[in-house]
Order: sequence, then structure tokens, then C-alpha cells
Amino acid sequence: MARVLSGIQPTGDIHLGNYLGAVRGWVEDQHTQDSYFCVVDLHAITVPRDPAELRAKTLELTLLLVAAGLDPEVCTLFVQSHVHQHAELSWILECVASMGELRRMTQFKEKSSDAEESARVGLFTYPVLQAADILLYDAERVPVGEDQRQHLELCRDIALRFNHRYGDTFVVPDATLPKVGARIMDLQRPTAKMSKSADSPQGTVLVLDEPAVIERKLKRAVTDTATEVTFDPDKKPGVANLLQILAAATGRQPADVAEGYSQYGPLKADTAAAVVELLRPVRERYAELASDPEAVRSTLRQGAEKAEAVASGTLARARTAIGLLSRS
Ligand code: AQP
Repeated sequence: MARVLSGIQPTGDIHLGNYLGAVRGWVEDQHTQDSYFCVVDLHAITVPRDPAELRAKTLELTLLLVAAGLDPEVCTLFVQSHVHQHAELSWILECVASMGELRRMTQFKEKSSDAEESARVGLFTYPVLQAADILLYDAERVPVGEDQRQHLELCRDIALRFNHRYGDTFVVPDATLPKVGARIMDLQRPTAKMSKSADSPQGTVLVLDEPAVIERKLKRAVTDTATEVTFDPDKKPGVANLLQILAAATGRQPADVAEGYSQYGPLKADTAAAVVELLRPVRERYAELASDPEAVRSTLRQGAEKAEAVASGTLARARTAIGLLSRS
């Protein structure tokens, strides 16, 4: 079995993009791969957050991942900060990464564009922490959405450079993206990706949205003034997004889905119906789990122990390779 690792930030409410681009694939992976999934709370503090809210969101997101189908008895599900090796390896890798390659990261540019001087240093260096998250587990595959491709390239570059300078230490991972649904766009601004932190409540379908809310958001999705239904992400990004969502929800290809429609109204209605059905079991299971959050919370301890057993071995290899004297 190949080793797989991926993570998600407890920075807000998980949306359809997270589900189709990442989480749904993780649920499948856990049965065929040696799977590690983490709630990356250390990434969440790269921008100021209310501490109580961050703690609550971390548990809430864990419940949601279980509701979506991750089984802590099958995969290793843990909270990043519970495994201290992430922060330690991140420092070692910061001493391998260069300022230039971090400056090229588009997410930093986007998130700090209006206030680079006051942006936290962690916002600049977090792609290195992400590399540590992955390399600690000798992950061969990292299932992510399209927006993470650049960070994965950086992770590969850091691993290759480290191995070249200090000897073979890390497994060099590959990103794996879903064929359909790797980049779900905001329903109100279809040229921007659907995101937890974008202030676009009507453009973001949340996994826990009630059916009527999902229907309303999809009905009001921005399309264009023409009426022809074709899959053309450049010229018709709003329509292409709806086609992509419907295709991902029903296991088809967007261009094939387009052939069945001549008007936007029925396309929107069918997309809403498919999304409601896709998310219904997750919402129902979440309601059950939320009545006893401690049951899920206790599985996190076991997840962290399993994760730490792997992470400590890799960290020891990296420490030795780079020349840190061992304590014993
Ligand atoms: N729109 C998307 N389409 C497909 N996949 C997506 N992912 C995120 N957005 C889309 C994938 O979801 C996983 C978790 O990503 P994340 O925790 O970084 O969440 P986010 O929604 O991307 O959060 P933000 O709002 O962009 O970042 P913050 O919260 O820091 O402001 C990843 O695999 C990602 O590719």
C-alpha cells in the first residue's frame, strides 16, 4: 500500500470545494492506501484568530471529517500540533529552503498583498511547514485540490535538495488531483476559487448547509447573459463551474454533462439537487456525532500516537543527516 498524507485547515466552515477537491478522495483512499490525514491547526495561526474559536473549529472539523466518512479505525486521523515533530522538522527545512522560492508562492502574495509589512512571518514560511507535514510521513501521494499544486512542487524541491546535500532521507511525494472537481469556483465570482476565508457567503456552498440554502445559492449562481450551455472555463466560467460541480457530484465529465442542457435554469436546478443528495448523508451523520463530540475527540489521541511513531523516526533520520548531535 502506498503511503498517503493530506491536511485541511480549521479556518472556517468546510465547503463543497474542500469536499470535492480533497476530502471525498481521502475517504476512498483510506481503504486502499496507508492513509494519514490531519487537521492542520498550526497553519491556521498564520493569521490572527480567536483562540477559543480555533479550538472549537479544530474539533468541529474533525467531527466533519468523520461525518464525511473518514474512519479513525481505518486511517490515521490526527491534529497537526499534537505531533510536535511537525514544527521541529519545519525548522530544519527552513534552513534548506530559500527566500526566493518562498517569495514565488502565489498564496502568500494573495494573502499579504495589501499588508506585506505586517503579515506574520508564519504566513511566509508555512509552505515549508506543509513540506514538513508531508515529508515526516514518507508520503508517496498527497491528494489535494489544484490550489495546492505549487506548494507540492516546493515540497518536492526541498526534499530533492535535502537528499542531494545530506544523503537519501526523504521520500519525494507526488500530488494527486481528482480528475473532476480539483478547482471548484466561487458561485458569485467564478474566476476565484471557492474558499473558506473569502468573504463570499452566497458564493460558497458549505457542506453543512441546509438543502434550501444550497438550492438558493445555486439558483443565484453567476452565469452570463447568453443562454447556451457549453463547457468553456475561459469564456463561460460560471457555467463551466456548474457543469464541473454536477459532473463531480454524479461521476461524469463536464463536457458530457453540458450536452444534456440547453438552458441555465434546469442546469442550476439539477446541480442543486445533486449537491443536496451528495451532502445529505454528511450533514445527517454530523448531527449525530455532534451530540457526543468527546467520542471523536478521544480517537484523536490514538491518531496522534500512531502519527508520532512514524514522524519521530523520520525526524531522527533528518536530524542525523544534517548533523545534529543526538542526546544519548
Ligand atoms: N475551491 C476548491 N476546489 C477544490 N479543492 C479545494 N481545496 C480548497 N479549496 C478548493 C482543497 O481542500 C483542501 C483543504 O484546503 P484548505 O484547508 O487550505 O482550505 P481552503 O478552503 O483552501 O482555505 P482557504 O480559505 O483558501 O485558506 P484559508 O482558510 O487559509 O484562508 C486542500 O487539498 C485544497 O486543495
